Amino acid sequence: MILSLISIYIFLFSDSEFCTQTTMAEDGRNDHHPLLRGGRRSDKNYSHGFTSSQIQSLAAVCEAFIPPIDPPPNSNPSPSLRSFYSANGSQPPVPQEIAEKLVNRYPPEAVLLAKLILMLLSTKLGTLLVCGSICFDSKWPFIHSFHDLNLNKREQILQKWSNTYKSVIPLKLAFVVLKLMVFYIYFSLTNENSDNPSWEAIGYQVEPNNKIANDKKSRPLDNGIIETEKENDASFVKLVKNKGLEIEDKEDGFYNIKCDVVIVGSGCGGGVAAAVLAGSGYKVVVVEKGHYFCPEDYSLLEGPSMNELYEKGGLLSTLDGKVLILSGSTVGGGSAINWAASIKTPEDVLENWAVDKKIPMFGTADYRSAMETVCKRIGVTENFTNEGFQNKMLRQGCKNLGLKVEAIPQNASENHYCGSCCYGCKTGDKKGTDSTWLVDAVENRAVIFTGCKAERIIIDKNKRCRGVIATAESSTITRKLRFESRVTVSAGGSLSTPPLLVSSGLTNRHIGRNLHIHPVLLAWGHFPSLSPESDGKCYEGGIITSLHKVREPSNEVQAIIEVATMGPAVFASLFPWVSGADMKDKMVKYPRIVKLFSLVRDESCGEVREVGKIKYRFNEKDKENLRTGLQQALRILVSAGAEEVGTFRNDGQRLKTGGLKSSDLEEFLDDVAAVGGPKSRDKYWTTYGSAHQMGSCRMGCNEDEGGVDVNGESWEAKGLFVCDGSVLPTAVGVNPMVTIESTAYCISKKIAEAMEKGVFSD
Ligand SMILES: Cc1cc2nc3c(=O)[nH]c(=O)nc-3n(C[C@H](O)[C@H](O)[C@H](O)COP(=O)(O)OP(=O)(O)OC[C@H]3O[C@@H](n4cnc5c(N)ncnc54)[C@H](O)[C@@H]3O)c2cc1C
Ligand SMILES: *[C@@H]1O[C@H](CO)[C@@H](O)[C@H](O)[C@H]1NC(C)=O
Ligand SMILES: *[C@@H]1O[C@H](CO)[C@@H](O)[C@H](O)[C@H]1NC(C)=O
Ligand SMILES: *[C@@H]1O[C@H](CO)[C@@H](O)[C@H](O)[C@H]1NC(C)=O
Ligand SMILES: CC(=O)N[C@H]1CO[C@H](CO)[C@@H](O)[C@@H]1O
Repeated sequence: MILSLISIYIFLFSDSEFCTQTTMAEDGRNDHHPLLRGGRRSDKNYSHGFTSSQIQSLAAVCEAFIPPIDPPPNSNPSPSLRSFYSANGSQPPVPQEIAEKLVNRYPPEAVLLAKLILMLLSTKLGTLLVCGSICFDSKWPFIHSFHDLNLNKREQILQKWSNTYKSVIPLKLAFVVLKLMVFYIYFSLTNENSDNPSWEAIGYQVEPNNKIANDKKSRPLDNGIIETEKENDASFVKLVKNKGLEIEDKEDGFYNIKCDVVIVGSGCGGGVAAAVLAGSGYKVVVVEKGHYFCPEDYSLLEGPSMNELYEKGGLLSTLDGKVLILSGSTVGGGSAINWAASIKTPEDVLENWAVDKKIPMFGTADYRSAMETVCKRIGVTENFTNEGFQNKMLRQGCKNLGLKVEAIPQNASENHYCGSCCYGCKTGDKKGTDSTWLVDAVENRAVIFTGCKAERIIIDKNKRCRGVIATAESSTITRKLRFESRVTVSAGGSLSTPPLLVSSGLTNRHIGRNLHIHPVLLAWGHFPSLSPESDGKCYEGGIITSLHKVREPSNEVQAIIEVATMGPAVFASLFPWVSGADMKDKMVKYPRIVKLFSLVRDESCGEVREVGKIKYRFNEKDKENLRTGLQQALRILVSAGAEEVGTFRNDGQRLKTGGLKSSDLEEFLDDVAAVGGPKSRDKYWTTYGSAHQMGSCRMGCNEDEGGVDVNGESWEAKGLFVCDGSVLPTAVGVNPMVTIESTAYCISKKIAEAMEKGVFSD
């Protein structure tokens, strides 16, 4: 008991609410989704350890977030709408699934807090403590526990939690976590038929599986893949030998596997490095902790896809809960799930890196030709034939305001009209590294180990890097894996490379610092269906095809505006909840709500030196730029004809546009700001997002300037290279995939040259 109080105390007053440890088991990777098939078994056993009274309180919370309400008057609702309005959030198995997800995805302190609050709510006294006088009644028994309160009162209590910032128990945090979970589970849970009971009512449909390659027998990477999660000792050893690798059982708890190059991570950086180095004739091994999926595996179901393809199932955030961090974790990394925007490194950024940061590579013809090679390999096309609804509205709004819109090239064919690439590209048309660079690598005998997590880089006493120690996810592989190589490449992405290097003993102070995240703030606008030609849905069509740059009078870019795609579950969990009725109303409008984001090339810095522990501080300039971008996004939505627009601030800040004077709009916009996160002591807070992480092990012209040298090699260990987004000297300011791949291309070409000269033959 005392111990729990201490940990709750630590949780309340320390910075570690949302800290996450990404070990395989906690990752939820063991929760039996071998493929991304939907469907929940009805006889599922839960292991969350919540008591039945905690579940009862949780159900009462769910019911208050999503209460049954009457359909709007004169609306003549369809049967599905009628049942959506009358449904409530407590229906089984929603509370059970929430408890399970909490335990699987949140740190123990957060689970403890949730359990404590739910336990208190299950008693009268506890309810009084947590909710105050609102639980009094004039009649016997005078005080009620939470689940006995009527829905109105429960709703008021939640509204109050959303705004409290002075309470001893961190109710606002509890509100944030519970609200996120309730809506995430409610709108992503699927039944045996991969259907969710509310999808029809809210007009959501998982993209029909047209154009699926159904040649299940051969997957593009089959020749080179070893899915360790499916193997045992005997089958594993045999497979490794089959792939042409030397493996020894050292009987010291390790399998030794020999190769020329070992690469950690198979994303944008790792994929390119694997292709280049295997193409130069070296035996390459890629170690990837995620799993391998090919187009026919993708269910496109939001819940299972997020769970399997994203770091921490998409529920990763900064320690203060202010920024939701999206990052891919699967074969292909971010490139398997990203939004396909393929933008070359802007000229001014290249100049800044080459001249001011003194990294010659970025000024060379080699880098430019690398960008061409990259765009060619991932099949970038410029002129899409049919733009989706959200991008159309962005374009229209800009046009009406006389603003410039740029078309964004896609690494997919011109008629790639597919809004589900964020759950893996079902058509196989979008070119992630899993369908391009890694295929090239495998053709050149590279071997990819999946379900395999690098734990430590091996550095000998002469400061020579000798490979990587990794753990296979399978419990029937009883040894750790020691990959012995001449060259080692860390490409686990900007959130993983620094923790790996730090835990391997590297000490350069830039490692794990200067993390840039391209923070975004979101705006929304609702466009009722008017005419058939404007009647698209927000989740259809190429995800990012248009872009507007907000510039200062001096022409400097302050923010870029693009569209954001979100399935109904992510949308509902981020959208500000002000009342149960409002949320149902907004969800019914979901297909016609356009989300735009304001993104800044951040100068603010973050830190990540331990897995999953991400800190980030906004500076004033970035906040101001985010605000300017957000205001512009709202103007664009209004001018495109939105009936109502708003931000994602907790109080549901919004504006109806009917009969609006421009002075009203400006007054509204004055009030729009880059407010704090859920831990701030302000009345208003919001959640920021980040899908682009960079710079956490930046290149520098000397040890005082960067964590690795201008060739990407560690200052502290010969033969150890970093080859992912973390080497970028600053934030890029535009979607970074092409930049990361081009940088990786240049770094790995140089590695190959050095290897040919025998530099790493010792
Ligand atoms: C939702 C989303 C949308 C995006 N949209 C776009 C877009 O439209 N355009 C664009 O340009 N960019 C986009 N991005 C950004 C882009 O995808 C990333 O910047 C890019 O993938 C980063 O490349 P990387 O090589 O640094 O790391 P990643 O691509 O993230 O790859 C890292 C890989 O390493 C693995 N790994 C990590 N640690 C270990 C370990 N210890 N052992 C083994 N394996 C490990 C991870 O599982 C992961 O697969 C998007 C990102 C997201 C998340
Ligand atoms: C759940 O537990 C029961 C009893 O222990 C067992 O019989 C059943 O097979 C389990 N169901 C699943 C899906 O694991
Ligand atoms: C909410 O749903 C549950 C389970 O379906 C049901 O028992 C309960 O009565 C419902 N609550 C209301 C207020 O309708
Ligand atoms: C795309 O369209 C632009 C403008 O219409 C044109 O200049 C360009 O050549 C086209 N690009 C390709 C690859 O067709
Ligand atoms: C430039 C181009 O169109 N590249 C490729 C894009 O993807 C399609 C579909 O796979 C390919 O056919 C194109 O060659």
